[in-house]
Amino acid sequence: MAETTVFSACPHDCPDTCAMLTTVEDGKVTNVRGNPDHPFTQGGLCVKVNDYQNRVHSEDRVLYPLRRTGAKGAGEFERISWDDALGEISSRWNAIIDEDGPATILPYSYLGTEGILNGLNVGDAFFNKLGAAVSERTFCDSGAITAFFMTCGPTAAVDPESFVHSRYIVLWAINTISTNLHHWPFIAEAQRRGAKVVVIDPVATRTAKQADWHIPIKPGTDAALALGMINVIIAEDLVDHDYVEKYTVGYDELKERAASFTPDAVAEITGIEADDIRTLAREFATTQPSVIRMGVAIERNASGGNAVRAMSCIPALVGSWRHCGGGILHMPIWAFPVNWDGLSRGDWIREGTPVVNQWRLGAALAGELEHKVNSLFVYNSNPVVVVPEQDKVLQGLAREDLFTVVSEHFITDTARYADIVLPATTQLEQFDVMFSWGHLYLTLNEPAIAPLGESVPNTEMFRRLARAMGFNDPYWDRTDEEMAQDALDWSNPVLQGIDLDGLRQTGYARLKVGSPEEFVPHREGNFPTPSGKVEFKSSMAEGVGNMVLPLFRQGHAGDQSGEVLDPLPNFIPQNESASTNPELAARYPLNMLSPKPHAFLNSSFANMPTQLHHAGEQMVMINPGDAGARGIGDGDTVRVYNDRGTFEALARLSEDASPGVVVAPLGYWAERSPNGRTVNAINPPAFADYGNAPTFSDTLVEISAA
Ligand SMILES: Nc1nc2c(c(=O)[nH]1)N[C@H]1C(S)=C(S)[C@@H](COP(=O)(O)OP(=O)(O)OC[C@H]3O[C@@H](n4cnc5c(=O)[nH]c(N)nc54)[C@H](O)[C@@H]3O)O[C@H]1N2
Ligand SMILES: Nc1nc2c(c(=O)[nH]1)N[C@H]1C(S)=C(S)[C@@H](COP(=O)(O)OP(=O)(O)OC[C@H]3O[C@@H](n4cnc5c(=O)[nH]c(N)nc54)[C@H](O)[C@@H]3O)O[C@H]1N2
Ligand SMILES: [Mo]
Repeated sequence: MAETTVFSACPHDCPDTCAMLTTVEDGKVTNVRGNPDHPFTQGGLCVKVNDYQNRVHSEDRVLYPLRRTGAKGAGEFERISWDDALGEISSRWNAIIDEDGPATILPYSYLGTEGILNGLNVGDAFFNKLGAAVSERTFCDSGAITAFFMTCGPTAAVDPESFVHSRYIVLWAINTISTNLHHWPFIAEAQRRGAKVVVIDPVATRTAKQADWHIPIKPGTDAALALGMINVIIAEDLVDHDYVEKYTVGYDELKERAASFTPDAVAEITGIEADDIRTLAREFATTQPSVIRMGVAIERNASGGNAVRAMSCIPALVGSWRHCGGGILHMPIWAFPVNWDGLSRGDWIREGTPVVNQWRLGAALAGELEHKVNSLFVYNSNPVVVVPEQDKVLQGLAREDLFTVVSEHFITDTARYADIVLPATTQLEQFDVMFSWGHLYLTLNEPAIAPLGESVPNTEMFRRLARAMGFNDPYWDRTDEEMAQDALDWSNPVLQGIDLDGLRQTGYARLKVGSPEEFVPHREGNFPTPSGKVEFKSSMAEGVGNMVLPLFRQGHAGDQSGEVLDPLPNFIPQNESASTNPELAARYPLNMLSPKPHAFLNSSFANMPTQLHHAGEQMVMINPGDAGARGIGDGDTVRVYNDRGTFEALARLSEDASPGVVVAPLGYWAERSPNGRTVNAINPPAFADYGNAPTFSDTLVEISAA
């Protein structure tokens, strides 16, 4: 049979959303490659997705519905029919609903696929109709989003492609070469043209090694550094007074707030030399266009939201927004006119429905929350690996009385505990349309091959579940294409001239926001905040207060704490630190970071031979001084522990880790790990300052030879 090529889109939860070309022969995917025409993908994929066909056609794929036959966690299943699976789910759920009500059913999902149809919100309407508990999904960037909205509003802000024009680039808490690889060529081009690239990270990452200046910072102290920069900019009068006057509010208050953050005081907090703080502030102010690219990692500590607020003030203070290639880049996703309300149907949520935050899964399953959980339905997520309090999560999943359903590609650590496993298609077997949180292109994903076995897209799974539960709303009669028509506001000016037929010809389309050179939305203010200006003093902080966007809460808009926040950014010390908890810090003196793995995508791919080979065994990076003090040598097996749990890993001695900082990348599967535990065994469920974000960088541990 002839070879065909299909337009695909990388489905992964990554800012790059690559446009792919998929080659198919005899119903089998033989190759995937990056679309060379796409300005951001530029023909290359990454170590994770280069051999995506091997994931799609893996022998380990779940291709049929399965029912558990062994003990929970044993991973023993038998094949059953879809009718039997749906019958069992609906009868178990109906019994639970009769006994304890539908809100004891907890949906659990995130971004296994990021497609607008099959991703974040695909199950919301179903679970809202069912009356299930609302799952609050603050997995990623929720705190930074709240903070950024408080200061600049929901703006795409800066085109990542415009970085070629930047002259001063600060990569702040982001490991671009691992986690946003396709942005790197734009940064490297700017660097070739003479721009200075600065990386602020406690670790000398791949990205830091390519930078002109790496500034190692103590974890969780970024808010202090940003306030210190503001202090210097104001003290040395490097302020763009015209921009500040016209397009900001709260300058005097910010000046007052920053007054105590002198370079000497900030040096003490951050571990960065006072002169370096001065230099960074001066250079950022005077080398225009200057730009900050913040990573998601910025939010993961007690002061994370405050750090984002303080950082977001700086470009306005010095007038970076006037220039193409200047400002602060958070997430361009706000440029996409997604119909979030229509996707989630928050209007179907019944009054008084409990909201369960997903970081609290361990507590929820242990019965520590107010709301009982009788059933868990997991799709697009692998909570055993990605959620803190791993011991508690595993104990909860082992509960005999818990009815667990998992929709998956593979028998993950979570799926091993399922009573019923449902087979999911991969991206190459389904239709979807993709937004991006890292560029300004809408991407089409056409199915390249028919679904393997009896796997179905998430959209179809929820249609089947809706039917099984007797829902007859026409919402579930729509085809995937009809859903795509409803999912975006196609009449929005940014989609002018873009439609599905056109996308079928090209695979992707740039939003109609002008070229990267024309897209300078804040040259003259125009910020989507209540005042229309950058709010150094935030009206939202005192108004709506702390909040989580409804799109992370199945469309649930109300029922938030609304806690009034400090109107100005501040620095809050780590929850777990010598200054806040000396007793804890004496027992657990090392600050653990669990950043993104280079060769896995969260826990996805951590079962694939190529990527496992690339990543090597689960490791923990430790500074040679810290290792020596504990008698630990390179390659030794060590125990990493605190009061929450223990995991084992190979010690990697490296000056790349600052003294006092240890690093264990996320992603390894528990089942394949030495003591059946991974880094989330030691992480806390505590929230950061805003948006119920996690506190993975705010975690103390001790390490000893195993
Ligand atoms: N290869 C790969 N790419 C990915 C992913 C993946 O799993 N693998 N995941 C995707 C997802 S879901 C996301 S959210 C993004 C995240 O992408 P990033 O934001 O880059 O996330 P991380 O790798 O967790 O952290 C980036 C860097 O922040 C540093 N860091 C940690 N704590 C602090 C701190 O307190 N202050 C400062 N200044 N730095 C700190 C870490 O050392 C790390 O080098 O990546 C996406 N891309
Ligand atoms: N310690 C620590 N923990 C973290 C983080 C960290 O940096 N450190 N990062 C956090 C962040 S930023 C994020 S975004 C989360 C990520 O957490 P998750 O979104 O849970 O990410 P994955 O581990 O990749 O799990 C996704 C699962 O969905 C499955 N899947 C993929 N496509 C489909 C599909 O179409 N249908 C169905 N039904 N399933 C599918 C995949 O096989 C995979 O098992 O982790 C968070 N947890
Ligand atoms: Mo994420």
